[in-house]
Amino acid sequence: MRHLALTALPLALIACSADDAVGQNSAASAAKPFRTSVIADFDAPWAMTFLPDGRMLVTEKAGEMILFDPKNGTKIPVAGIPPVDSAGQGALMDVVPAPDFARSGTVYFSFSEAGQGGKGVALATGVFNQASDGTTKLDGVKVIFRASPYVDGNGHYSGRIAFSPDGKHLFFTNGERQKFDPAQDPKSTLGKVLRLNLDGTPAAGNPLAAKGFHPAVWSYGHRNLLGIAFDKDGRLWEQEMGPKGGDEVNLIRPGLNYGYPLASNGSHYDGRDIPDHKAGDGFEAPKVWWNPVISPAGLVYYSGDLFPQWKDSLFIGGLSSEALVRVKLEGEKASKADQWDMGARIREVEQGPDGALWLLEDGGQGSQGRLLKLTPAV
Ligand SMILES: [Ca+2]
Ligand SMILES: [Ca+2]
Repeated sequence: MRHLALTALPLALIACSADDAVGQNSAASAAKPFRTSVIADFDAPWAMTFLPDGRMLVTEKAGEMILFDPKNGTKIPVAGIPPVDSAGQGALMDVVPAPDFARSGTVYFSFSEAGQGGKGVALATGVFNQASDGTTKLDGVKVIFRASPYVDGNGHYSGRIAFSPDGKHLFFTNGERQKFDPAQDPKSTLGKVLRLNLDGTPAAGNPLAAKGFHPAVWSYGHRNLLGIAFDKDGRLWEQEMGPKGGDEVNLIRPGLNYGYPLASNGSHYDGRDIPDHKAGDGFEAPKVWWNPVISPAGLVYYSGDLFPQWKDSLFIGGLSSEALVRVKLEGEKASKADQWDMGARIREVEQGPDGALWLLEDGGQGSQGRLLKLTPAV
């Protein structure tokens, strides 16, 4: 009985804080059911991905890509990365191996650059090559897609990459660059989820091309899309940094308008109101939203065996919330499940080959840039 009484306490506290929140019920979780091991340290890392042999590629904000071996801690710089404009939120951003990486060695990556009209996010490919002396580079690097238009400013590039489950298409996110209206502009790729062929050209059959949209557009009305991931049934989930009090997880469906900046459960950071989502307004409402915000960065869909209780969950790295956030999926439904305080801005989340969760700290605003491995607490 005593044990029961003690465990009931935190639940009561959670219920009180949820009453105060304007957003959906919070899901603060005090006890961590995982052990956190510090594996390495990077200089403002942005993204990571596992290669089939268990090694990782890690990007750093300023423009370095690093081949990292978690077995022995070896770091090898990857040559061949184009110049990156890393001012503000600019960075060498995402990196993902191609679906046929084992055969082709092709790697897809994104970065911000200066160009005609200002700055924008570019998508590029290169072929991973490691010489017998360990020297590593990407050969034949070429930019295969650029956001349009390029504009001034250093924010909201987005730049996340995900391959469709059949490996035939590539989804790429373009942020609205802190310019608001481009998210609703049919001709712009800003504030959109894009669907491309593997060579970077717009995919045939995109839902809005016949209505005069840029032919790459898959969905629109987005703000700063810092994570996309497919679930086991092929649904595409997206999370974005919304305006004040309006961070979102969305289920992405082709051709839909997700509302920004015309509808959001948050409001502009300068205090201007944005009408909340409501039924029948023509905008697709988020499945989950946060007020106060979590500042979602990396996103991964968990399918591993090491944490069987978390299968079919989304894991989100939180920047301002300094948290690891779990969202439970149930078909097309999503709900807040856990939010663990990590004491540092979390930029990126990945699932390792054995089902461990791997996190990258952001490296900015007092956080280090450590690589963390999460395994069951037992
Ligand atoms: Ca990743
Ligand atoms: Ca609102």
